[in-house]
Amino acid sequence: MGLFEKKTTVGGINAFGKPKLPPGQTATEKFPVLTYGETPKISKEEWRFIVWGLVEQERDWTWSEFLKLPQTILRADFHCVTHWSRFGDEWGGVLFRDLIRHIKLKPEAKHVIQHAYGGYTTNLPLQRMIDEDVLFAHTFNGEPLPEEHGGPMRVFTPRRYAWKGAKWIHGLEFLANDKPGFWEVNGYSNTADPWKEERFW
Ligand SMILES: Nc1nc2c(c(=O)[nH]1)N[C@H]1C(S)=C(S)[C@@H](COP(=O)(O)O)O[C@H]1N2
Ligand SMILES: [Mo]
Repeated sequence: MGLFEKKTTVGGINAFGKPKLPPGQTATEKFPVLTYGETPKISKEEWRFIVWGLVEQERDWTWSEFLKLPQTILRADFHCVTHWSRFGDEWGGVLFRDLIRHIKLKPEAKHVIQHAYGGYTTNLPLQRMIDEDVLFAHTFNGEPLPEEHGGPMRVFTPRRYAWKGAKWIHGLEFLANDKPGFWEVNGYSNTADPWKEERFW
């Protein structure tokens, strides 16, 4: 019976019409921690979210200001390039497409770099950030996001491998041209589509 339950979890189609289990992935009920370097310790009081680059006005949000933005709960799956996937967690936070209404972009802005506390970066095209349910997550299954998983706030990219979401997110930089982030410079795919197995360059 346990086996049957496991199979039903990973069979079928996900919320956006793709096979629930992408090729080359294995389901796990664990939630491994994958961090390059130290875990930065950021309190909610000191946390700031800043935007810069091709914006009409640079600005920042405090924790309580950010939580006044529209909040969404996304039930979605998490795919790591190291071949494990986690299913059906409830991620709470602010969708990029809701956040972006509060940022006045210059028309040339076409690419986004996520900057994390500690220096990690990753990049996605602006339109992908808008279209793909990219979430600034502070809640995981109803609890505050654990520090080792990026608390107090991380980015979660349900339609890309998980390195496309920066833990301990600190801000966004808007650019006209693409600029590879930390893992993209170090050999990971620039596009990171799990259903095309875009793992490495
Ligand atoms: N700031 C930061 N964000 C990061 C990373 C990191 O090392 N630092 N690792 C990335 C990678 S490679 C993965 S697979 C996921 C892992 O998230 P987890 O530790 O919550 O499983 O976070 C991504 N975001
Ligand atoms: Mo990863």
